[in-house]
Amino acid sequence: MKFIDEATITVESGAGGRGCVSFRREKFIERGGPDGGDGGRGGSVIFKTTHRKRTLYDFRNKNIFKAQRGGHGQGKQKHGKSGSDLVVEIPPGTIISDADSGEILHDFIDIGETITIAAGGRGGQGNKRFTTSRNRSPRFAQPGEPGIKLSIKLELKILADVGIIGFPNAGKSTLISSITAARPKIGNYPFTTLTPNLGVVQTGWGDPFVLADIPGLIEGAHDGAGLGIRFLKHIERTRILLHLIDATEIDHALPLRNYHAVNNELAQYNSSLATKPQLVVINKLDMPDADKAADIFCSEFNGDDIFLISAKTGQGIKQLESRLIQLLDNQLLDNSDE
Ligand SMILES: Nc1nc2c(ncn2[C@@H]2O[C@H](COP(=O)(O)OP(=O)(O)OP(=O)(O)O)[C@@H](O)[C@H]2O)c(=O)[nH]1
Ligand SMILES: [Mg+2]
Repeated sequence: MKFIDEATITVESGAGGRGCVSFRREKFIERGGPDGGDGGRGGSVIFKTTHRKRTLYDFRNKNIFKAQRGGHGQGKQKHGKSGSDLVVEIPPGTIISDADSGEILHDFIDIGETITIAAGGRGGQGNKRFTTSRNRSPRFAQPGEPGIKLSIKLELKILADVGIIGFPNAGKSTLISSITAARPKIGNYPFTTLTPNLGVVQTGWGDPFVLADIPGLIEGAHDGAGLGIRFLKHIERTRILLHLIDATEIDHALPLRNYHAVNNELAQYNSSLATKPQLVVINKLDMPDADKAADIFCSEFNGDDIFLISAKTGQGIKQLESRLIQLLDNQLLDNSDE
């Protein structure tokens, strides 16, 4: 299944029902008092997050969502029925914006969040309500308020805990396929990954966490070079970035320059990404001379928290997993009083 993360749809709330003009009919009284009932409220289009939805896939085939209109008022003070609301389920992490103005209408974070995006029209008042001492027989009633028709854009930001970033070909997809059940395409050429992949890491000792592998970044990505930076939105809400580095460049100093280039692209995109906790992971340590590039990193960072792995052979992976879990657990503690 292709990962669909954006959809534009039309929502339409129901119009309110018309108020009624009616007069009581009684024996021997030609025209009794006004008794026109009010129109019913139109149904609203409501969005609600549920854990049952993980993608915006459903919106690919259906793109008009309409709530019911309100019933018209009737004589004998009968009010029109309210139109039923339409509740549309979406995954948490979805942002809804006005497709025309771009204005964000709501950013859904938690499961169960319920927001009215298009409110139903009010029902019109029946003529009974317009009776005054000066006009005891109003011959008019209010029309119902029209519904709202809105074109909206849905965008899903994946809520992964850890996002893997790095140059193309660094081994990001190899890493996610070695520690999760995800099976993305792996290839010995840049830009193998064209859309983000998600996987769940289940270690024996900690809570599982979600890992996201996104297409590779290169220098100038913020200007559209390579696949650009549009996929970075998928990792904006991750708690940790795993910066993966290919250590097999012939120029042993190139990996460090690539590392700075990627960080520079993050900063150009959004400063909050640039300040997110980052774990530096040097990959392909099974290859000859890879340790030379690794040494350059270790001296640059004084050996701090640099992980040396081989996504292919599994070397160093267990230590990396436990460090990630430790960092995630510590962050939970830090944020527990928020
Ligand atoms: N020797 C060795 N090769 C590896 C290792 N990890 C990945 N590779 C190889 O590096 C190449 C690129 O791997 P991918 O996992 O597709 O790289 P990626 O970072 O996802 O690349 P893009 O999707 O293009 O950004 C493939 O040929 C992998 O087999 C490793 O630890 N050791
Ligand atoms: Mg890839």
